[in-house]
Amino acid sequence: MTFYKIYHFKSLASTQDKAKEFAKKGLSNIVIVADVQTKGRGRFKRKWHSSKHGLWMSILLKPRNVKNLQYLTFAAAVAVSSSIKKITNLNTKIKWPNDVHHNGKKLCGILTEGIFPANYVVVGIGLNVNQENFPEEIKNTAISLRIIKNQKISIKKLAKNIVEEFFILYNQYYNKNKFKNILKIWKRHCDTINKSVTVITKTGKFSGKAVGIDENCNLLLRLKNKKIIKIIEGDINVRY
Ligand code: BTX
Repeated sequence: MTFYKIYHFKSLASTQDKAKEFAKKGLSNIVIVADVQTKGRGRFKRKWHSSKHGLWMSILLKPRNVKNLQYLTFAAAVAVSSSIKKITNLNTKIKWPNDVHHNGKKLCGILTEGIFPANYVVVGIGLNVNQENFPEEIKNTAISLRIIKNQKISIKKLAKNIVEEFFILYNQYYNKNKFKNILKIWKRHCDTINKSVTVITKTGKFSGKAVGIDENCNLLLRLKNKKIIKIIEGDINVRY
């Protein structure tokens, strides 16, 4: 069991930034939750819509090693997907690298940031829980648990369960360098492998078949010419 402390705020610019303030004080194993974020962000500085009724939280850690941060994103996605199952009985899937989705619609995004050279990590989790509608820009791609289940879900219960499951993976595997165990569990929840996908990266767009994940959590994509390329970061489109 890890001793962790949860701090709850009504409104923050971003729980990631608040977590970083705690890191400056030398604290770790801190969970920051906000009801609303005014400047929630995703990867590549994209906007993360964080109005009321979602779960917006960041977990501040000081891990033994910070070289394998991507596995913390994977552990968080697993914790989210299995907590959703436990609390709502809903099956969700993980899309590489950081989405939890339901029939292709985004329920949750994860943003993992390192703080160097102090070697802290902030794992940010944004989960759509009780929203009944979404802004125009994401209304066709986002979904909430409430819309799917047609009922209100306890954000508090979800948060507690996610944090507990995350810390189990963190202590039992991540901090013991047992990354293969995380990958194995992650693969059970992931539905990207063996699918035909289009990947959009900073260097271009690639289409092919997702054939695996390497030891650094990169996606292995087999192109039409049979060549296998490694995708380090990007967004993938999959047809569901
Ligand atoms: P991402 O870069 O994978 O996804 C960002 C994209 O997702 C946006 O460009 C937009 O298209 C779409 N999007 C934005 N808001 C939502 C939403 N509420 N639901 C579904 N789709 C949306 C994902 O980045 C990482 C998100 C992490 C968010 C958490 S919340 C707590 C913490 N604080 C913070 O500022 N960020 C993290």
